[in-house]
Amino acid sequence: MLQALIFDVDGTLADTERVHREAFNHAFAEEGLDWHWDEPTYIRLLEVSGGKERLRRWWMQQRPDTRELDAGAVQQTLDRLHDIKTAYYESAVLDGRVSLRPGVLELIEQAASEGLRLAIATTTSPVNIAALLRPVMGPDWRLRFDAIGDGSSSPVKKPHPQVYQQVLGDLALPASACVAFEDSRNGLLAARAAGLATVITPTAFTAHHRFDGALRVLPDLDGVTVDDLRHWRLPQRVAA
Ligand code: XBP
Ligand code: MG
Repeated sequence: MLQALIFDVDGTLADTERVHREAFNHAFAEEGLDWHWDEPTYIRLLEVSGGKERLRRWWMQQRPDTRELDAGAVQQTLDRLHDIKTAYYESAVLDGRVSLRPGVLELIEQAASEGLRLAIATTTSPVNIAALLRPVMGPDWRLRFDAIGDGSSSPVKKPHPQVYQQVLGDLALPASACVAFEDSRNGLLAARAAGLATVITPTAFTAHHRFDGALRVLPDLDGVTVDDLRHWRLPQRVAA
């Protein structure tokens, strides 16, 4: 029986990566770096989950001769860049630059009214979740979710299933009682590795990804109901 819905954040609850990209470029400018991530570059870099991990991948591409002994200084620079980026991103979201995708809030409300439990499983930073959900769900938004796994609580990022395994543990539910919602191949791989049926709603940043193994691939969640999810999860009768 379906008991819980588990939502990814970036790309799933909201189409956020345009503002994340802007925030990274702001941080580079603040630090006097002549780096700029255009959209094609960022789409490629999104294959790395986690903003800090993405920065590290970029750094090693730009400065492959970085010596092991400089690793501490490099990490300090990357951490500072990510702090600047996160502050800019949070303020942009609080300024209303990002809104929930179609159908998300309606599905969350309907699931809650039918007694289903709700959870979040994301690689983004916790402050980014609050910035997105507080304005639309109120100051008690966190009370709506029985479990929240994020980039801080699950340091091993998607496509590793750690964040989904942590959330399933916190819910004390088997994967078979839940449905996950994702936007990217990394997210699908992580959810599937945790045994979760997964509905995909790609964005322009992930539309080119392969989603084999998804329960459904939809343009968005507009009009999707809890009964749809129950029906989609039923074993498909093989045509006679
Ligand atoms: C998507 C990510 C995040 C964001 C940037 O997370 O990979 O890293 O791109 O946010 P999700 P941070 O799992 O929600 O799709 O800079 O805070 O990591
Ligand atoms: Mg995502």
